[in-house]
Amino acid sequence: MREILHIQGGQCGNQIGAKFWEVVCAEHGIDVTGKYTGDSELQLERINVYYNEASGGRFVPRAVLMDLEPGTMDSLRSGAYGQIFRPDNFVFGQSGAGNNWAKGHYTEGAELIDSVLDVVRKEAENCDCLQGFQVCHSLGGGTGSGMGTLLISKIREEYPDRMMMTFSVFPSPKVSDTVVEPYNATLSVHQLVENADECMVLDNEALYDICFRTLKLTTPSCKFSNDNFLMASTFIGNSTSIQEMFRRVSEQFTAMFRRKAFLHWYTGEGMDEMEFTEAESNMNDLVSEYQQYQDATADEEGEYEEEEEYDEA
Ligand SMILES: Nc1nc2c(ncn2[C@@H]2O[C@H](COP(=O)(O)OP(=O)(O)OP(=O)(O)O)[C@@H](O)[C@H]2O)c(=O)[nH]1
Ligand SMILES: [Mg+2]
Repeated sequence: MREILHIQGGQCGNQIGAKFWEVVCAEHGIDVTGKYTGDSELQLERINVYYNEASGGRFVPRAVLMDLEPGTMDSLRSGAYGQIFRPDNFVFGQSGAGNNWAKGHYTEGAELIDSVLDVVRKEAENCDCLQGFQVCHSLGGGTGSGMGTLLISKIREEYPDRMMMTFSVFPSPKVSDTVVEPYNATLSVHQLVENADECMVLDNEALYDICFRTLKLTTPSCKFSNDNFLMASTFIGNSTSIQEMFRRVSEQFTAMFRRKAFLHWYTGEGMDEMEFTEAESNMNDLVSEYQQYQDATADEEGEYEEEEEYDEA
């Protein structure tokens, strides 16, 4: 079997992750206790990709859940599918990262990371032939973002030949009023470019616009889990238009970084200003790379047409 190991971190990651498992359980006919109650052979055919089989024929999600504060996971545990997860796979701290990427990546998160890696290792060792990992997280906060990318880099170190895929939620000032989110997101993109094979980008700004314009919800809020349900279908594909989103975040980053606004939050955790400069130019490179592809397409189409004409002749 080609197993996938799912990891969810931080508030956003745990909320969209919880929704993910509700949907996967429904598709596979798994009830809230992990028992199969479906009606089609097909539902069980590749069940091992996402589930471990426990005693008594119960199916347990191959999921690791982490956060630097207990709140989100407490509410997840008391929710509908809360009992289906393996209790040992909840790893959490008490402090929180307070929207500070440096706390998630270098201080608070670094303290908890080994406990998370222990669980990851245990799950990985139980696999017959692990395909890879999928990580759900937001890039705007401190935990999913900073600690999430720390975990991704540790996993890459330990499992360099396995796939790493992420579901990453990009911040928007329309949805959240935490000003440092562009910092956290840019520092994360810097990491994801290095250590992830594939990123499914979920843009909270696009999500907000859909809720506001199309669904006529006047106050879209992350607390409404239906919004999250929707997210499954609202990610932007990997086309050159995605650069608009990177450009937006990058402009917000630069506007603050120029004035060194709030930088002491990060340097106070031991970060160097240099890492900000590097992340900024990394993001700019990403935008220009997409721009290059956009400019190049037109030329290539032209060449293709010429070739065709030549063939016909
Ligand atoms: N789409 C969506 N976005 C969310 C949700 N919860 C939080 N966010 C976004 O995630 C960002 C904040 O990150 P969180 O996930 O709350 O932070 P965290 O990872 O728990 O980190 P700290 O709380 O700072 O330790 C903001 O951009 C929010 O708009 C959610 O359920 N759905
Ligand atoms: Mg949090």
